[in-house]
Amino acid sequence: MQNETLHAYLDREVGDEHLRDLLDRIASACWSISALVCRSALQGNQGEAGSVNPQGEVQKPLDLMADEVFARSCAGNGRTATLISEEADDITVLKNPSPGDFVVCYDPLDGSSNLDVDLSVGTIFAISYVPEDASQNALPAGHQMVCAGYAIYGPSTMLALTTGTRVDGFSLDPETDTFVLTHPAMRVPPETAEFAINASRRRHWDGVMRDYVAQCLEGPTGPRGKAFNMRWTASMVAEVHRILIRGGIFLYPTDDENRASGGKLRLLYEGFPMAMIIEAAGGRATDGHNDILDVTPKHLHQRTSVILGSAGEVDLIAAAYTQAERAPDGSRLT
Ligand code: AHM
Ligand code: MG
Repeated sequence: MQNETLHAYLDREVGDEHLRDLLDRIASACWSISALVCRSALQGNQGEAGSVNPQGEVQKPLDLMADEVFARSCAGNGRTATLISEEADDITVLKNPSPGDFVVCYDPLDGSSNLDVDLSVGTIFAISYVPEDASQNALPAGHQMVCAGYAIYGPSTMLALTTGTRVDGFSLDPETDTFVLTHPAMRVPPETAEFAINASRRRHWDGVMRDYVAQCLEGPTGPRGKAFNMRWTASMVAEVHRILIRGGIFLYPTDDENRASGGKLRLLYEGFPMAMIIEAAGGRATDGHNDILDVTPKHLHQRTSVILGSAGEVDLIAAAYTQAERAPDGSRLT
């Protein structure tokens, strides 16, 4: 129902009252983070915080503030047992987990290198139930997620949510401070002529990636027979949002430089939630060899290769990796 408030939508769509409450709290955290982002220069919150996160990346004041706001909001929900954040070394245990409680994985401010230049950033989250046999430190598998979403803080603030069957998008109305359903049932078109990759890493790529991009760049007279456009925002939330609106493919592959650490993007709070969202919208998400949702998480801040978006394009690359596995010496796209 177009123009329905998020609150009314949750009442209609989400049966579990505790999950409803948690999503309401997350939406209100995103509203607060949006306001912090909007006022960051005015409040002197740009630049670096002088600390690094568990991955050794320099933190910004807003990374830390967003983390605190998000964690506090989730903690207000009595059924949230554990939090896994990009900004925290360890799992935060709020209560001894029982089956039916929630595990929330999140990146409080994704793409934060964009903050000081006033480009889009966002918040990514994934919610799973604690399974019957889980210990306090168990890591949720991709297929255990019951809900995933992101907020994008761009020209407007939007929230996208899925419980697995479709993806609905809500816009924050700054006049009423409410999220309103403006983009029901977003779908990723199966075909595309737009790709997104950080091309400065070309020298590190494997043969499949080099061939894929080279063929896109050849345009109408090349093997793909069409002119491709390219975008790179350095904010995964913005790339995924664009793909949900008009299709495309997003690639952050493992390459020779980042292979030892498994890639750049993190599985639990970037790869998993975005894979769930893209697949619920009819797209596909792979690490090149396996569907991202099938990857087993072994470490809290485990990294992964990410190739997601329009199904036809992702299938093409996955098939090239399969072929390369069979003939490792000729790892090329045919
Ligand atoms: P972050 O969570 O520390 O912001 O890092 C993740 C971001 C993604 O949003 C984006 O796709 C990627 O890092 C950009 O990386 P690069 O700076 O190599 O272009
Ligand atoms: Mg991130």
